[in-house]
Formats: sequence, structure tokens, C-alpha cells
Amino acid sequence: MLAVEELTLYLVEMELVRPFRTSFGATRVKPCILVRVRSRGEEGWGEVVADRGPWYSYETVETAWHVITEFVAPLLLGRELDHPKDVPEVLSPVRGHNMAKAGVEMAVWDLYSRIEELPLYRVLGGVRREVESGVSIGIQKDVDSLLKLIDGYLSEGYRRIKVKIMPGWDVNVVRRVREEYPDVPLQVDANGAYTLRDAEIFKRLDEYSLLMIEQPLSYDDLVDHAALQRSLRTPICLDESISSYSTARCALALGSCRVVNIKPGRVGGHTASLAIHDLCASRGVPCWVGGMLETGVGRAHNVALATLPNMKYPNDISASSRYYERDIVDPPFELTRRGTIPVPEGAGIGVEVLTSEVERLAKRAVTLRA
Ligand code: SMG
Ligand code: MG
Repeated sequence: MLAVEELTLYLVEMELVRPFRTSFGATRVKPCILVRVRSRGEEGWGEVVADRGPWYSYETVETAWHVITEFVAPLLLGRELDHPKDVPEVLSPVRGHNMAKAGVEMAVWDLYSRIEELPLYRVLGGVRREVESGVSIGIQKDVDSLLKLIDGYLSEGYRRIKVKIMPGWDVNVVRRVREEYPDVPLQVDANGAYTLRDAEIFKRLDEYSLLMIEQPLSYDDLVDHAALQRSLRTPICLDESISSYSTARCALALGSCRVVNIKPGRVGGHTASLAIHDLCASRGVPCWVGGMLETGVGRAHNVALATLPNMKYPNDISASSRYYERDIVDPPFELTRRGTIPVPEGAGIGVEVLTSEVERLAKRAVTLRA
């Protein structure tokens, strides 16, 4: 049994080593909310992956701050829990806002694992000591710049390249990348920038042996994705459209995708991620873990989740240095020459959160008690 006695939120902003441009805009400074929960002299950390504005998702750091302080924390604080898997039920009076809930839920998983003195990945049922690392590359000013970046990342050892696409930066870009790198594991991510009227573009992308096409159509669509998937050999992978376990069920029932990108920070946390993972495994649908430019806290949670058996592709989990000059965890995440990230073996997320650095970076903080 455990009960969260204290919950602290930090609104943190971290400058990226290079801007990250997608079909919906560019990020130079990544805000996030770090969540710390305490019980029985132990602490646990989680991260809310929402951005400054409602672009990737309707949630923002400010909606998450509001929902956690006003609604989530009062439901959770002081409540007796047998296991972190109880958290979603406790928070169920709050509809949606899965990013806000996830930051808190994952902090409870870390806390529980530290109390049990076990690494989080083992508590989750993970089976790997290292996870495969891919890199996601934003839209560049021209293809030569993109090719140069790809060259650098491949020589660092990354096992797969993901290229962001949008109308005007798609087939020609993929053609040039394939000419240069005929065999590299390659996928594209549109972040919902197309409609079924663009079927011709996807027919052409279908010719380049892509591992998958991620979120080609609208962020909340399942029906048009099913139609598009029927017309393509390349698997469609859904990201934004899978906002919960329930939407994952619908996507599989409709045949909207053949691969699922799981981001625990998007779907409500580890409990929902495990349920989606197990459902996909039972249907023969492979998964992998996506990324939201997380700090070392969110990254540690993603690494732990990526150790599950049905994570079958390289993940959007790159080294800390690919995002930030200085991470807020010690040690920072590093890439092996094999293009993997070793899984920390310490209790909980297995890395130390540099609290004084978090406090230095925090624009705002609040502590709530039972
Ligand atoms: O964390 O390496 C990462 C970023 C991976 O491309 C990435 N994430 O749609 O999958 C995605 C995007 C969402 C974040 S855009 C700010
Ligand atoms: Mg994506």
C-alpha cells in the first residue's frame, strides 16, 4: 500500500540544441512540467509532455498545470493505492487530459518501484537490457542539409532514420534520401498534414520501402486512415490518433494502422501503455516507443517502456545530447556504438534527477499536500 503525501510541479523550459520543425511548427525551447511525488521518505518523478500551444494535441503546459492542481492532485493525494495500476481509476472522474494525468501516473510508477527497490522496467515486465535507438529529424531548409544531418546521425550509430514530411517536403525528399541510402531503415512522419485527396503522394511514397508512414492524416481520424491503409503496402503507424487505450481498440478494430507508436506521456501513462502494448501483441500488431523531446525524466520512462517484448522497431529515444546541452538527470542518456541505449538498472527510473538544476530552470513551482 502507498499513498501520495506530497506532489510538486515544476514548469521548466529547456533550449534545444537545434530547432525541431514539423508540419505544425517549430520548437526552439521545449517547455514541460516535471512532477515529483513523495511517500514514505521516497520520491518519484514524471513528466508532462504537453507543449506551449495546442498543436500536437489540445493539451498545453498551462491546461495541464490547471487540471493537475485543481482536479488530479485532489483526487490522488492521500488516496491509498495497492499499485500504480490503480491510478487511472482514481483519476477517471477527469475526462481526457491524458498528458496531464500521465505525468502524475508515471511519477507514481517511479515512486512505487523505488519503494520496492526494483528498476521500473522490471516492474513493467520489460525483457531487454538495452533498447534500439532511432532518430527523428525535423524539416530542414533544403535536402542537402537533411542529408548531412542523416550522415552524422548514422555515423553516431542510430539504427533508423525518421524524416518529418509535409506538403512540398515529401516524395522528392524521400527519393533523394533513398538514392543516397538505399538500405537504411527509413520512415516518415506527417503529423497529420494530409487528407485522402493526397492519395497520389502516398502511392508514390509506397515505392520507397519505408518501414512505415506515421500519422499521415488528421490527428483525430481513424476512418480515413483505414481507407488509406487498404490502398498501401507500407504499414501506417498511428501516433496522435491513439490518444488512449480506447482509441487504440477502435484503430485495431477498423484496421486504421498496422503499427502503433506508444508514447506513455500521450496515452495517460504506463498503465494505458501496457494495455495498448498487450492488445497490439494479441493481434500481431507491432509497437515502438515515440518521443516528445522529453528531458531525461520522460526519456527514462520511455526507455523502461521500450523494454517490453512487443516493441519491435527502433524507438524515438535518442541520446540526451541530441536534444539538450545539459540534461537534468545523471547520468545523461548515451548512445552505444551499436545504436542502443542501455537500460538503467537502479531502482525506479534508475537515474538521479538533478533537483537543484530543475529548481534553477523552473519558471514556476507549486507543492500540494494531502
Ligand atoms: O523525442 O525524439 C523525439 C522526437 C520524436 O518526432 C518526434 N516526435 O510526432 O512523433 C512525433 C513527434 C512529436 C513531437 S513534435 C514537437
Ligand atoms: Mg509522430
